Amino acid sequence: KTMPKKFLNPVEEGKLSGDMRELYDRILPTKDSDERRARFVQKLERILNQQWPGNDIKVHVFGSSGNMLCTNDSDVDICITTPLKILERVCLLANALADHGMERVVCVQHAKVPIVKFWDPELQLACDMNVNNTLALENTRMIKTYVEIDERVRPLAMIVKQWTKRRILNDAALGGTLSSYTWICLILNFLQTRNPPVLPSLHKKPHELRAGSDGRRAGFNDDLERFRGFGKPNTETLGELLFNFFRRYAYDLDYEKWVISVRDGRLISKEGKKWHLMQNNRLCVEEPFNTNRNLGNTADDTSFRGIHLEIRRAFDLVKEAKLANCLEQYEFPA
Ligand code: 3AT
Ligand code: MG
Repeated sequence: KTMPKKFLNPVEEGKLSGDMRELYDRILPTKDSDERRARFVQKLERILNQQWPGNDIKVHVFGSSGNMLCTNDSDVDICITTPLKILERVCLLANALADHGMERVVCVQHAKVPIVKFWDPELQLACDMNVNNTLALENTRMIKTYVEIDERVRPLAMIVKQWTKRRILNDAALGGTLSSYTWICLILNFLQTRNPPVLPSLHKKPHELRAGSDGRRAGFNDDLERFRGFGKPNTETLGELLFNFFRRYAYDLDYEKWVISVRDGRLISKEGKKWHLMQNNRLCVEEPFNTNRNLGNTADDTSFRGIHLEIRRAFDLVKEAKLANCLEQYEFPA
């Protein structure tokens, strides 16, 4: 079997990086989209505090609207915090939102994290809302910090996310794929393990340990000013990074052996973690805030094989600097 291509030539590199810049400029959210998202938060805070006055209801954005990786058509992930426990029965919330003009309101009561899904026809935004699930606020802040450390992270991550959407590799509803959060962990760990690294491990740097909501200690170093420019010694271009991202996950990484750990900023041994005995462990991605959880377990053997083939397809096109082909919409066979 032939070795996969190791380098882009300068012409390919220039074309790929240029095409990536162009795509990035196209998918960056517009000012209007940013403003609608900000107004949406204020509007929800007003509605909810009007409905249940005196309960100190706060509205927080998390997910892609909070981590700088959203596009114009991303939905808004919202976490409301309040001491008013009855709101954790999200169907009450759903009724209030419907009364205030929200449409397509659905309450998903019996999920791990109960949520209300709805559409705001005025601001043209879709929303998933939970109550008091603050862990996601922490991991959103972690991602945002990583994004801000090096200016290559945002374009690279937004383009890889775009690819996962076009190829239907991050559709939670379809099952057997990976969430955006899992894909982001794959990107962050790739950047942490370049030589020299583009990103540090924020969990490993000395930091204030704060008690998590479940009493366990959780935390990472969020001192952005200390890390901004950390990746300067690495001079790879966007094109080279995309090429090497796909190369790593297409051919270089031995999935049998390794667990991807953003928390440690390296690969750790599957056997050492005893994850070689787990179910759905073809792809092992440690949840940075809870190292017992494998984010990759949403993919069983068959879906992992499908995802891996898609990554190889992406590499084979990116290595020829064919970004547009790489991002072609997947069409289900008739
Ligand atoms: P999209 O732009 O919506 O695709 P996103 O960054 O909003 O990307 P998701 O919609 O997958 O990502 O998830 C929303 C947030 O929920 C992201 C993360 O803060 C949290 N989250 C998602 N999956 C997990 C998980 N398995 N464990 C912990 N937090 C998670
Ligand atoms: Mg989202």
